Amino acid sequence: MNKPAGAPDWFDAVVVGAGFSGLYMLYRLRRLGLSVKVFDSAGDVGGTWYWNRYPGARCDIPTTDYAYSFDPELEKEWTWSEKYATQPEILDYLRFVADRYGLRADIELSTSVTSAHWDEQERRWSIVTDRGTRLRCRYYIMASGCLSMPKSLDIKGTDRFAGNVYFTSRWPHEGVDFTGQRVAVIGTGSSGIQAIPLIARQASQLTVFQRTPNFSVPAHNGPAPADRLTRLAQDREEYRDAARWSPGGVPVEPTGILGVTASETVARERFEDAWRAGQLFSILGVFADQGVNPASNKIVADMIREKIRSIVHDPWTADALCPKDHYFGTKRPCLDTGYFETYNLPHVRLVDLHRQPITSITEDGIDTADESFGFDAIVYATGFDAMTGAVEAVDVTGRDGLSLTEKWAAGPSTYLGLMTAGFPNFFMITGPGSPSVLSNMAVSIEQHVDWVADCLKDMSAEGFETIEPTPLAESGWDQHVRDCGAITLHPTANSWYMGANVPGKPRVFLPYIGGVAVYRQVCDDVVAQDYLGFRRTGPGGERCRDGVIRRMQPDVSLVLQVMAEMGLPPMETLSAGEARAMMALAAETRPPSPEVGEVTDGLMPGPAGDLPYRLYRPPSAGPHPVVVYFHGGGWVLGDLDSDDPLGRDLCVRSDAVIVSVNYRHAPEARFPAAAEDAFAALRWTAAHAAELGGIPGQIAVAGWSAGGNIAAVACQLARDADGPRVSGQLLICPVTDSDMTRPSYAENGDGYVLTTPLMHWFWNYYADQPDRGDPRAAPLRGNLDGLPPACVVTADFDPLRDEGLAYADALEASGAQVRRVRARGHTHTSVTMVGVVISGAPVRAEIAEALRNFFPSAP
Ligand code: NA7
Repeated sequence: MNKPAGAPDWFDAVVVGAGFSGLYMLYRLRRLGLSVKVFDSAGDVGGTWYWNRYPGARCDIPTTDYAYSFDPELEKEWTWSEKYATQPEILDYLRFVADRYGLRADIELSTSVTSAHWDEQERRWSIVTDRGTRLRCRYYIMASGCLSMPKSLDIKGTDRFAGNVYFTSRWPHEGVDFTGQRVAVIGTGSSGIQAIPLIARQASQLTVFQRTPNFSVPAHNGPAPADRLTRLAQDREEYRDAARWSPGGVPVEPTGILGVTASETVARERFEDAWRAGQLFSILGVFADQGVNPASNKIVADMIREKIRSIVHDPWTADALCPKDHYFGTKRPCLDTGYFETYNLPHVRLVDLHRQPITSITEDGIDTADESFGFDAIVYATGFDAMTGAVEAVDVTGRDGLSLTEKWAAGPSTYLGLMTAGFPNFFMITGPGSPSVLSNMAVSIEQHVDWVADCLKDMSAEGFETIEPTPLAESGWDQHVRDCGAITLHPTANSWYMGANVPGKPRVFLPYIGGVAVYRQVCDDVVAQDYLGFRRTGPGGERCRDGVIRRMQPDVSLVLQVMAEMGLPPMETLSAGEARAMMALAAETRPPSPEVGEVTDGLMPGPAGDLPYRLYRPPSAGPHPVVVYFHGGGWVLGDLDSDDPLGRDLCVRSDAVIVSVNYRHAPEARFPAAAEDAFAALRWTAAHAAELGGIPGQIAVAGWSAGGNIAAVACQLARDADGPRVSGQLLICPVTDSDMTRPSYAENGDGYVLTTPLMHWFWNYYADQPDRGDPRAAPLRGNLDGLPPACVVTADFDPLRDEGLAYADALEASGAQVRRVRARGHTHTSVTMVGVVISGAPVRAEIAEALRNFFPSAP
């Protein structure tokens, strides 16, 4: 990997960007002994802090945390003057870093890389700059920043204005004096909100053109927070490590308090504490569920709106400043110093663009639909083409002439936000698909740079020259990034996180929201698994362990983690009574279940006594189709309460009456008691459909797990008994066979709640060995001709997955209509955890649709 002799245009690595990430990347690569060239279009190092010089520009992460941590000596030599340092101070810091490590020698300023093309033959990149420099390198690294490409102006007439025009993202170095001027500011994101109070101090008139009001909390700037300084002084490394393994890259104690269950007093106290703290991660962490639950989010949002109204005197202006079209946190919240107070000044006016849209910028000002404004200066604080803008600004062409822009036409696709398939040896620092902008950038940058540097070191040690993700690993990661975003409220907002601020940009949630700690673990796991999902090649051949690093839904992982931390005894070590008590206890801590029209409990006759049932009626006017539902619990556990949330959820989603039946349980009543009860319950319900508010003749059966087992059996018994006619069978992760040798028992037999030993425990309680081949215990072994249409749900991480699939196959082979629903990334139990596992909701929506389709005449 040494520089080929006589090749002055050859470098081991070319890095784009000399900001936080480019400087540290250079530092690390040099220490590996690599030859490196860094390019930056700016006139000095500093990246975002070089360009964004507008008045009031500051970081919004406390500077104690927004700094390099790789060298304790560096930390000793630099002291921040404030909690949130100003742009000049941060720029000074980065200059200091560049000088301290002698980095400037390898940095070419005022130079942009315009193209980077991969040469497959030579296994190297060809780089061209806007100064005509051409060079070749093995590794091409974009450390070009997430918010560095200003958004193109998309307002009519911007070139007409004869006065002074300023962009917060490209502020004049000599500063601007607005004294006595009539100034317009367009944009109320972080930049606008920081600049407006200071511009207002000088301008004779300030008019703010606001498209979307933003949530902002007071920064309470001042000296660096004493508690953090003390912690750092006591044990710097412990503090930095806590940051690296925190959710956002700043050590905070995450709360377990839910907004939906918190008392008003607790909610108010937590909010006021966060408001006083003046820190993004405090206000974003008032409740554990505010990012995913609209009701909880509203509590925080309402309190912020209340604050805005208490600060701003004019009620119309206050109302216009209150964000109403997005959930708190789904657009990046701002930290301000006197922002809302500024609107109390007599010379400051707010124009709400929703009521009064800009029709054009004119020669001397701005025209809205019903008013003409004259200005001496216009300040555009209109934001950035975030996360992908700077990367795509370079003509990056990978293998076989594939351009990055082409590949990313529908949105970026990356493996870990670090690399993208088809572009060997091309790395991105904090690229899309990594925590980046959702975290403390300093921590995320260091982690990415370290990962890349360590990767190059490993490659060199093992004799590899190229590295590239596999399509499988990349699509798996993209899916995981989407899954993580999908359980939050983020996709609902027109934010730059979603690409929604740039006209025509694909609407994709760009960053990874799984958290800094989880992400770091993922990156470490990839390496520990011999660079899982990467293909590495060299003179000695290639190595690739292909695979997907995270297949489980993020909230399912979280539930498993919480359960593991509880240290509960394995259920199969308990008696049936103890296991039932444990289940009942777990049910007490469930969040509120969905509301239905009506819930009534009753008794129906069974073969050996009355069977309790619970009827859920939808809120809509009846009569409705009827679904007889059987709960899960391995024929041993469960009751009307255990599956109550699922019963309610099925009812409201499918608009059917759900009759949940409690059947006899083992070991008190062993096989075939449960199956006989199920069939009896089906017959009785069918006969009494009209009395129950159902439509006679429109009856289906449904069940989860062992309930799915007896639902399937009931269908077979109904067919054999010539009735009742069943419109459909919904089998959610059903037990269909007693053969436990299918691969899913080995793959998923441990660690996903329902384990292989637990299935043995259930079977042992339920049926003697000779009975386990009886079709009433193992419906897969029965005659499957003439059975009703089925919806079979299988979960990826379920020991029962393969017998569910086998039943779907066998039903289909016998001529039944089968709808298969795959609960991707779910366990045996997670889809049914209504109100807890959000990623189960789309699966349940699909299940409900299948239920509705069993009844063609129903709405
Ligand atoms: P942002 O947060 O993207 O803010 C840009 C603002 O400009 C926002 O209020 C936009 O309204 C507004 N905007 C953009 N285009 C227009 C047009 N055409 N007309 C009217 N208003 C417009 O960028 P910032 O520079 O403030 O902050 C970026 C990040 O840097 C920040 O989050 C920190 O992480 C640091 P919109 O909301 O799109 O309706």
